[in-house]
Parts: sequence; C-alpha cells; structure tokens
Amino acid sequence: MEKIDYRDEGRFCSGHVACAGCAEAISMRVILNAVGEDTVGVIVPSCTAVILGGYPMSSTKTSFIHGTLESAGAFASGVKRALRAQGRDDTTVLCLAGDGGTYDIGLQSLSSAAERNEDILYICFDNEGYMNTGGQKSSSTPHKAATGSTPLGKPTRKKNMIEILAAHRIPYIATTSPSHLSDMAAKVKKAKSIRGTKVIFVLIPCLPGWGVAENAAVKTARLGVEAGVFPLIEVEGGVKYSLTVDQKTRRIDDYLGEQKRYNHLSDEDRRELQEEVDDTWARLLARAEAGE
Ligand SMILES: Cc1ncc(C[n+]2csc(CCOP(=O)(O)OP(=O)(O)O)c2C)c(N)n1
Ligand code: SF4
Ligand SMILES: [Mg+2]
Repeated sequence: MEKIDYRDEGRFCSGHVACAGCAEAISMRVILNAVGEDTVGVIVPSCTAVILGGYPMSSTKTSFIHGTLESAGAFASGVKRALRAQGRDDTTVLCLAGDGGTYDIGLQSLSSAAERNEDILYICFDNEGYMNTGGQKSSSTPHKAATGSTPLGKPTRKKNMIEILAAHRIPYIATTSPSHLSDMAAKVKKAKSIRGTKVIFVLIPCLPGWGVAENAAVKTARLGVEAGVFPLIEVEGGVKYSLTVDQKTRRIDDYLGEQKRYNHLSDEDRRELQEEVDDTWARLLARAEAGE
C-alpha cells in the first residue's frame, strides 16, 4: 500500500457521472490537482468528456473546450496559439482524450501537433477500447481480449503508441496508473514544467468493458503494472527510456484472472500472452539499460 503525499485543491468536484468505482475519477482528481489553476483544457468525445460534463453542469473548476474526436491535437494547438497571442504563454494547455481518440481517430492530429512540437500536455485515458459507446475494440485493445466487436478475442496486438510518439522525438512521453498515484502526480508535474509536446498514458481498467468488479479497478491496474503488461516508463527526447518500476514480479495470469474479457482463453493462449509480455519487457529493459 502506498501512502501518498497529497493535498486536494478541489478542481474535480463530487457529482460527476463516472461509473461507480471507475479509476478514471481518482486519476482525474490527481491530474487536475497536479496541473493546477492556470490551465485551459481541451477534451474530445470519450468517457472523460461525459465524466467532466458540459457547462454549467461540469464537474471540474478547470475550463474545458469540447472538440471533435478526430482533432484533439489540432484543438489544443489552436488554444495554445490563442493564449500566446494574449500574452498567456505560461498557461498550460491540457488535452484529454481516450485511446480511440488517440490511437485511432485522432492520431493524425496528434502526430501533426507532435511534429510541430506544440506546447501541450496531452493525457490519454487508456481503457483499451471504445468504452462510452458500448465497448468496441480500438487499436489499443490488447491481443486476444474480447470486446463487443471482437467477441472471440482481438486477433492482433495492441498498437505501440510509445514507439510511434518516440519517433516524433517529442520531449516527454510517460505511462502511469491509478495504482501509483504519487508517480502519476510527479509525472504530470514534470510534464507541465517542460516546453513542447508531452504525452502521458493512464491505464484505466474499464469495469463493464473489461468485466472487472466495481471494487477492483485499482487492484487490476496494479496487477497490470506488476505483471509487466503496462510498464511504468518515461521516454525523454524520444530516445532516453527509463522504467519507474523496474521489476516484473508476477505472471500475467494474476492480471488476466481479474477480467472477464479473458475468460475464453485456453492455456496455450495464456502461454502466448506471457511470452509476448516477456519479450516486450526484455526489449524495454535493454533500452533503459542502454540509456536510449
Ligand atoms: C469521428 C467520430 N466517430 C465516432 C464518434 C462516436 N464516438 C463518440 S465517443 C466514441 C468512443 C471513443 O473511445 P475512446 O476515445 O477510447 O474513449 P472512451 O469512451 O473509451 O473513454 C465514439 C466512437 C465520434 N464522436 N466522432
Ligand atoms: S465505461 Fe468504463 S472507463 Fe467509462 S466511466 Fe465506466 S468504468 Fe470508467
Ligand atoms: Mg477508450
């Protein structure tokens, strides 16, 4: 159990409409707190947009503009330029999107913003599917996971967005999890202090989408980190990889067992997934040890 050093500034309010037990609510509280008051937000269709809601019923004290699903990066770029024209260059532009809006539908606008190295902080709440529309597969959905549109399991692996973004040589990319809230706050604060494009992925176990119990979202996220399925990392300048948690202490079975989306797996499927995680982890370790 982690004791976190945390004082809530109240930027995320009660009365929000996240599913009871969704770890996105806890994450949102920490992220909005860490980003602070001098922030303008951009948000695109996703659970996040529903949770934060629209004015005057919004559950946040931070101002958000609601954009379209395909254009988070472009919206955030425009907001940053408008603020700069007003002499508010130090105001943080925070962009919130889901994995569908990041890995798939908004990838072109994120890539363009990253190529221009726009000064934005982009957070992807990665629940590994199109969840607010009923749980369809996205390109972030992991190999063999069942979704509404891949009921027998997704036949391909999760797209590696870290490597795609690293190829843009942006200053900062990180992953974090609601099971590691101090890590989350520290990474958001670090990203905020850097000029240029920063992207942080937050693992969000989706209760209905993954078939996780209402009281098990944070536990599931922790198992994902400990099994090495969702490594907590930083990538600086697109080349310098470091692992925040450098030990893989569990087998993948502990993580899979918490989720109904993997109920259909055979022993052979489980072995295959373990091999994939081991291989990805070994490559990551080698990169981190090489300092690049
Ligand atoms: C271009 C476009 N296609 C489809 C939609 C419908 N739509 C709204 S939210 C959403 C799901 C987004 O998934 P994701 O970004 O992963 O966010 P989540 O709901 O999982 O939080 C979809 C498909 C849309 N708004 N715009
Ligand atoms: S659908 Fe999933 S990600 Fe969305 S609010 Fe509910 S539990 Fe959270
Ligand atoms: Mg999603």
